[in-house]
Amino acid sequence: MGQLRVGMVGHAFMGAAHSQAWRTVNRAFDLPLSARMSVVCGRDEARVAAAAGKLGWESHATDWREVVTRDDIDLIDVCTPGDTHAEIACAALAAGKHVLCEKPLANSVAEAREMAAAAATAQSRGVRSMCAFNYRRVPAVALMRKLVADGRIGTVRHVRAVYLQDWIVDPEFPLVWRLRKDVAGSGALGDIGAHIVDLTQFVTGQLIAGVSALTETFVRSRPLPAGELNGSDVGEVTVDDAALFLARLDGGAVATYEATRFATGRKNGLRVELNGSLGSVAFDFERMNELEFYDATLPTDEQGFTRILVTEPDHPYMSAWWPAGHLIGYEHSFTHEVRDLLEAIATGTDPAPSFADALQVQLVLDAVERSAATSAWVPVEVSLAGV
Ligand code: SOE
Repeated sequence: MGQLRVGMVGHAFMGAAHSQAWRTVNRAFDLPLSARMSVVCGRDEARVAAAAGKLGWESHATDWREVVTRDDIDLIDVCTPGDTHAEIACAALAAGKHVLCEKPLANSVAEAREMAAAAATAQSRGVRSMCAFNYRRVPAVALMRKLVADGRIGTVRHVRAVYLQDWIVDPEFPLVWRLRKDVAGSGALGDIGAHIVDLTQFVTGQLIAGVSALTETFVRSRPLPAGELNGSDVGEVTVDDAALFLARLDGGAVATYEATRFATGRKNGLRVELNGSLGSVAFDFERMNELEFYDATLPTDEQGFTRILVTEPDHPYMSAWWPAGHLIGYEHSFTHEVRDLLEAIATGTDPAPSFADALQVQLVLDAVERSAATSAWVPVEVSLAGV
């Protein structure tokens, strides 16, 4: 079995989730490539040294520019805030490293275009790249896509997607990096709205063609985090707290989207429902091992939403885990993600979502922001192969 030597940049929440995936993937799946957790990189020596020990990395470093050029590294996993995705990923691709980059791909369409172009160039040299929209790899979401692709709900007419969190409802929650446009690029829109944009395009096979949007920032000033006091003890929130938009998809479906961090009581409430000519299908991440399916082709007296427990061995990814009825969690979606990436690298194929797919998401996010700023309907450019 070949080895794939991984270098990960960033070691916070996503770094921890990715580390769990790299630790687990070859113990759950039989793959032609084995991931080796060679080095984790972070800005603070003491903190990244501790992270290496806790998360299971062989070594640690503080200079990503050195890590991406090392001959003993084959893949760079970008788990940093969005303001560094482009420079790290493009440097790694130029150095011939495969790249896994957290979502959203970038903080702007311009950066996303640069990354997609760099990925296309690297692909011609057999270098693979993937954007970490992990919810595609929840088995129930993969089953949702299969049911739609198999025509089981007929023509998709309605797409209804929400991603609801509430971690900053308290106005005293500090001004962390996710609340600063210069670091995060946008707020709820890019952080969690990007997920439902990618997920709905994935399960329907349709692209968002145009949007009408509004955004809101409910709390505009917050206490600065300890250690960032710069003569003032508060700072301005420069991103959206909530983004809501209507959309038309290019296959004819109409859609509503809501991404907010102010849905008090909703901790990570990602829900998608599709209504079609022959039925409906609905996913709720808070019940992530289940999928609701309504089959309107059944005799009327048998129709009703059924609850599919997505834990059978022939459900996507599930043969690697436990007997039917034993559930999996959020972290498994990351293991499935790196599984598919390892298999793509081993078989010389391109994993999805590509940087071009992620650029398409970025184009939607940009259209939403322009629509919100102008209260106008904004069409979404379809980028061909990400350039
Ligand atoms: C936001 O808090 C967040 O961490 C997102 O950044 C992740 O992508 C999502 O999976 C969980 O919530």
